[in-house]
This record gives sequence, structure tokens and C-alpha cells, in this order.
Amino acid sequence: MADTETEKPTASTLVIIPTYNEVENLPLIVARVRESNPDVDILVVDDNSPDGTGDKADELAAEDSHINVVHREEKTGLLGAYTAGFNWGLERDYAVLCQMDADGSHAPEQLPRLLSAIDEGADLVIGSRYVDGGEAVNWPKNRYLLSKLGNLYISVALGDDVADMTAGYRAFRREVLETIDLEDLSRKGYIFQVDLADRAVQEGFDVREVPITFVDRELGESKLDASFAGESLAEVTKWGWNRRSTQVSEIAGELARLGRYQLDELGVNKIPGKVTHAVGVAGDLAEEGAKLAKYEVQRFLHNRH
Ligand SMILES: Nc1nc2c(ncn2[C@@H]2O[C@H](COP(=O)(O)OP(=O)(O)OP(=O)(O)O)[C@@H](O)[C@H]2O)c(=O)[nH]1
Ligand SMILES: [Mg+2]
Repeated sequence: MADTETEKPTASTLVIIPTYNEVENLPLIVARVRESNPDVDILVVDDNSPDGTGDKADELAAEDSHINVVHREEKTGLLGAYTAGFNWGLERDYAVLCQMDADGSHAPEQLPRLLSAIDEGADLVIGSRYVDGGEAVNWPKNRYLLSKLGNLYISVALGDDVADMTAGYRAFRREVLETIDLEDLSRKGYIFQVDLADRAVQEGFDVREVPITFVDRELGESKLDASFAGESLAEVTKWGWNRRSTQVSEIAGELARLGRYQLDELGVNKIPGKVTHAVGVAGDLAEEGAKLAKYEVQRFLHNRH
């Protein structure tokens, strides 16, 4: 029995937690991971947080050999932090590497769901808000809609059979991260999450979703940037266009109209704030993307004759 247990890939798991100004959240999340998954190792990747998160991480690591820290001099974005974390884990021969936010949105108590799916044969497991049993709690309605519609758009545009491509709670077999060139991923905002999942699907890896309950952050400051949604959808439209052309333009147009309708119905546009602005930008971009794609399709068909 003991032998078969140790043959499971998840017997060698690293959970990577990137941090920027999470001094209140870090001790809480680390304690929860240790409590609910006593065998996994933790790597905190801190980008020289002004609030002292890096020192707090060192204190925790000094008391517990399962906890490790990488300090980066500069905040160069979340992909930079994850690339450093993945490389650290790959060099140390971990079989499974996980992504988890520090702010409590990704419950460590649900990590076993992700890890079980890996042990059952998945190469990449995504903790999903948008499959049966998945949910997002305490999220303002406008933020939920932005994410939900964005994901709908992404899945139509790219044609990958994944409901939550933007999710940041994931477990990877090391082979996935060794195959995909992390340096080549898109660096615009958090779109690398979509790019990474998309490449895993395109490479033929077994990508699965398990339901999670995503909880909005209670402590610390949001780093969501309003320009993110717009930029991301523009990027995805480009990839989708390169791949599947015609359907994308048609369906994107429909989705943009549907999204606008839903937003108007809910009166989301009347709520002030940067997320609302992002919703508006996303809607505009989806429409622009649809128009652009339509134009490109016509040009392409014209040039063929
Ligand atoms: N090392 C590092 N960590 C980052 C950086 N940006 C964000 N993070 C961390 O990445 C995780 C996700 O960031 P969040 O700020 O929670 O982003 P979000 O979930 O989209 O937005 P909110 O939860 O609303 O703040 C958190 O643990 C952050 O501390 C960065 O540039 N470097
Ligand atoms: Mg968060």
C-alpha cells in the first residue's frame, strides 16, 4: 500500500503563492494550506512588497521546512512571479506544481479536489467557477458578469472546451510546464492564464475542470486593473481569428449584443467604479473585435477568388 501511495504524482506537490502587499493574508493562507494539505510544500514568491510581506514570509519559512520563499527585486507582473516559481519547482523535481492566490479566494481546503483529478490522470486541473457545483461568492454582480461573459467569449473565440479559462487556481503536472515556453506567453495583464490553458489544450494535454467556491478577497487591496478586460478580449479575438475565423466573428457579435442587453437589464452601467468601466470597455471591445473579424473574413474570402 505504502508504495502505491508514493507513486502518485501528487505525493510531490508544490503550491506557489505569489504575493504583493498581502501581509495580513499570507499567514492565514499558509496556515490553511498546511492544515488541509500537510504533505505539500509551499513557495511564496514576493515582489519586494512595500508592506513587509517578504519579511513575514521569511519568518514563516524559518519555522517550517515545508515553506519556502523567493524574493524578487521588482514587481514585473504576475507572470514574471509565476515563471520564477515554476522554474524553482521544476529545478527541484516536483511532479505537480499549483497556482494559488494569497487573498483567500482559492480555498486550500478544496486543493484535494484538484490533486485527486491529477492522480486520476489529468495533466492540468483548473479550479472552476463556471462548471456545475462551482460558484463565486461575495462577488459584486458587475464583477461576476464581467468574468462570466468574458469567459463565455473566450471559450467561443478559442473553441477550447473549458468554462473558466481565466481562473487562477490550478494544478499542473510538470510535463505541461516543461512543454510550454513560459517566456513566450502573453504578458498583458492576467491574460497569460488564458494563454497557458489554451496552449495546454492545443498541445493535447488532458485539461479538466473541478468545481470550486471562489470567495472574494476580504483583506488587502485589489490589484485588478480596469484596462485588463479590454486588452484581454482584444488579444483573445486575435488568437481566435487566427484559428477559426468565420464562426468567431458571427458569434462574437451575438455575444456582444447579448452582453450589452444583460448589462442594461441589470443596470450595471449605472454603478460607478472602475470595474463598471471595465465592463463597458469589454463590451465595446467585443463589438470592435467582431467587426474587425468580420472585415478580415470578407477580405480573406475576397482575396481567395
Ligand atoms: N509576486 C507578485 N504577486 C502578485 C502580483 N500581482 C498580483 N499578485 C498576487 O497574485 C494574487 C492575485 O492577485 P489579486 O490582487 O488577488 O488579483 P485579483 O484576484 O484579480 O483581484 P482582487 O482579488 O480583486 O484583488 C494575489 O496573491 C496577489 O498578491 C505581482 O505583480 N507580483
Ligand atoms: Mg484576488
